[in-house]
Amino acid sequence: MKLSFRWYGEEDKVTLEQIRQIPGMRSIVTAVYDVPPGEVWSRESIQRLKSLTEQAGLSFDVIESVPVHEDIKLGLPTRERYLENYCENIRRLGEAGVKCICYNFMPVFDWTRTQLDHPLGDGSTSLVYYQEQVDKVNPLQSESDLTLPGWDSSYTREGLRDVVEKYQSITEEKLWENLRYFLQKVIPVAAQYDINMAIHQDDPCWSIFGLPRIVTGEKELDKLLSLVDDPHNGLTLCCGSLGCSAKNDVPKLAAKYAKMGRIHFVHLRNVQILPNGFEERAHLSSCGSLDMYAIVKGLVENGFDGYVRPDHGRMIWGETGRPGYGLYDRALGAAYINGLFEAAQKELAAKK
Ligand SMILES: [Mn+2]
Repeated sequence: MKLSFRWYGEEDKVTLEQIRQIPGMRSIVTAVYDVPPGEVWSRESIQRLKSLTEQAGLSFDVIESVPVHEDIKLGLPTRERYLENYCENIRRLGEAGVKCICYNFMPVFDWTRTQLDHPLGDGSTSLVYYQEQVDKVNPLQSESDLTLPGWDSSYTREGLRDVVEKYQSITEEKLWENLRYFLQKVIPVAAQYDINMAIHQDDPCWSIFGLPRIVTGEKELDKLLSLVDDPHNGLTLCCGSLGCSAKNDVPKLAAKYAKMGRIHFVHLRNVQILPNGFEERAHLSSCGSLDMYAIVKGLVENGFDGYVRPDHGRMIWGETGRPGYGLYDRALGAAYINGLFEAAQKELAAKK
């Protein structure tokens, strides 16, 4: 396991010097944020991230994310230019030593929550999703004043309505075709640079606002991996995204896809499933619905040696900053992850 930590670049309140002091920390997970989605990343910006990371004694080998332009997901003729840009980004990142690229194929909305600072019983705050609040929002009605936290603020309300409207003719089947087209273009380039492409599951793992969402569970992950049957076409197993639905047996999926050698990156975090949605919780198994030790055992026993990072943390100890991405609770998560891996590795060694 290679322990990693997400860092939002020089704008991030959490510093590389702080991250480096987390025991066992190895790699930084970051991205170039100075160009719009779909454009080519400058070699200077990539190099700057690499040298800052390495000067702090950490490795620059995981990117999250290289965003997929909506025209690729929509299958528009203009996708060819964006696909070429995507391949060029893979080449440039490969030249800079990157080994793993996380991305997602969610239409319009990335992760969706209804509140980013929901108070939990212990006085900490976390991100939550309550279905009745989502149901009140209709992005096709520009007069609706409701927006959800975490929405891409680069869209105007009209822009958002337009892009959501474009998806009205995109069925799940069509989205699959567009994903296949994307993979057939990018995986050969990734393979040439020995970069593992690692798709993140849809978060949450169900359709929202009538938009198609296809990277949601076991059947879909099987299909995805078979679209281009190359180990460079793999997964970011996001325990919280899969685990917010009781239909997904996350320990089983961790074991299954680790055994196939298709998990390249793991986001470890816990969620509490509720009748009307879910709440993000501390990483510890007893704080939520997921058996974190069973997930890690499934990885370790099946030879997983990819990247792992603590995922969203709560805000604790009065910290303020980017919701889900403070230092303290993610550092506690990292320490817990270290403990789980040490235990699972020793248990496995004792069996042999
Ligand atoms: Mn995730």
